[in-house]
Amino acid sequence: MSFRREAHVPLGGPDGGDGGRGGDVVLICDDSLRDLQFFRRTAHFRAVKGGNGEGGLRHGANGGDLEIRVPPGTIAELEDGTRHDLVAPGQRAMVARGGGGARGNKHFANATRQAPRFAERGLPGDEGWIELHLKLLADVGLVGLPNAGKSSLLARITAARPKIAGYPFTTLTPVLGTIESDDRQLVIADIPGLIEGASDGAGLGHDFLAHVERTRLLVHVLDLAPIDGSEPVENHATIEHELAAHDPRLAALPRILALSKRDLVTPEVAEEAMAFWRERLGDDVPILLTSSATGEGLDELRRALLQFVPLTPPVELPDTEGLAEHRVFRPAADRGFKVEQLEDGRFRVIGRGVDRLVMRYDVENEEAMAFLERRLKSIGVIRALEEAGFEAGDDVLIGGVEFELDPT
Ligand SMILES: Nc1nc2c(ncn2[C@@H]2O[C@H](COP(=O)(O)OP(=O)(O)OP(=O)(O)O)[C@@H](O)[C@H]2O)c(=O)[nH]1
Ligand SMILES: [Mg+2]
Repeated sequence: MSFRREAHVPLGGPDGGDGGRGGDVVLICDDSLRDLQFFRRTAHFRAVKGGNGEGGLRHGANGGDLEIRVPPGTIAELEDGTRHDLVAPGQRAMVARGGGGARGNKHFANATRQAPRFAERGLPGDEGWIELHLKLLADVGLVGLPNAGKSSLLARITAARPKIAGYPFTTLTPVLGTIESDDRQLVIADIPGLIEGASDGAGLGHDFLAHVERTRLLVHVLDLAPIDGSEPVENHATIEHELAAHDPRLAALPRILALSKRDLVTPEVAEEAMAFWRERLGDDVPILLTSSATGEGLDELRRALLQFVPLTPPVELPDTEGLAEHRVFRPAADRGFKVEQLEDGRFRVIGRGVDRLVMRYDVENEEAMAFLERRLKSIGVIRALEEAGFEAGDDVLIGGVEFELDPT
């Protein structure tokens, strides 16, 4: 609220400018990021507040938006259940809207109210917790039973350093590595070992099956010499069955079969296995003998990946247009309100729209109050109160503010 007051200037009057609106918090999909590690250290984010309006009709500055970078594949879930899928580099999702600016007292001047001694208050912006989930957008998934040698392969063909140990379930969360050629970069995901029943939730693998949904090719890592004496043929069937049971799209993905730990068997056994799987799988599935111990077959595997991973994703990514701005907006919901009687002479009005209206004005200020009463009348609140038994002078509670309402 401001008035122009200058000696010898006849035309003074209200000259309070409007306040600026608060900045939004926006997530941006950044292709250079691959994980959510950043959020381990920083959990609170705040966009810039809008500036106050000032005398001389000066507007306050709008607050700056706060941009938070997240890797492709991030799913942001807001407290109200709204979900944003950030898949395409550059895609934006507004996750918290800045508070609206407010009008200075100049706005409320009219023929009968020439010197309004009140102004609006700015509204608070959205605030809340946002849950971020990352669906790995790997191009290649390494799948196989626990202990099959998946992590060892990843460590040999990429710069990733997953934990490797001689017992099952060493890998607890997916690890990513990349391989590159001159014109292509591929992201390879080593996922925790799958076991029978994984598609129904058994073991660790279940949670991670979802991670391979968007891969373009699977490398089935099959141990040639399982330490538990199990049969590779059955082990192969177990994994394929779990993949298909989780999602038929997984079963349809192209495959490479890596017969692992080649160094643990004789060349004859290895050749026999090769012939067996070639016969069984036909020519569509490239088969390689690999050893992470000696390095055998690893260059071949790298080349096969660069050659066989399809250039386009197998499943349609969600339509990103529209998604970016997909936020449930319910202006109608703001209009509704409910009136209830708390006790004799005391009422409560509930509704987001009325809450926000009352927040804007200082109920201690008589002029603001008179203005507010007219607004409440025009949107039907007074009438609804009267229908509920309200009489002029009764107390009304709206948006946590209690005041005596005496509409004239
Ligand atoms: N001799 C030999 N041992 C290997 C080879 N590859 C892996 N191993 C061993 O097999 C064991 C399991 O290897 P990992 O790479 O951790 O197996 P994994 O498939 O990632 O296992 P999970 O993470 O439990 O699913 C480790 O003791 C490795 O050293 C190989 O080519 N030759
Ligand atoms: Mg592992």
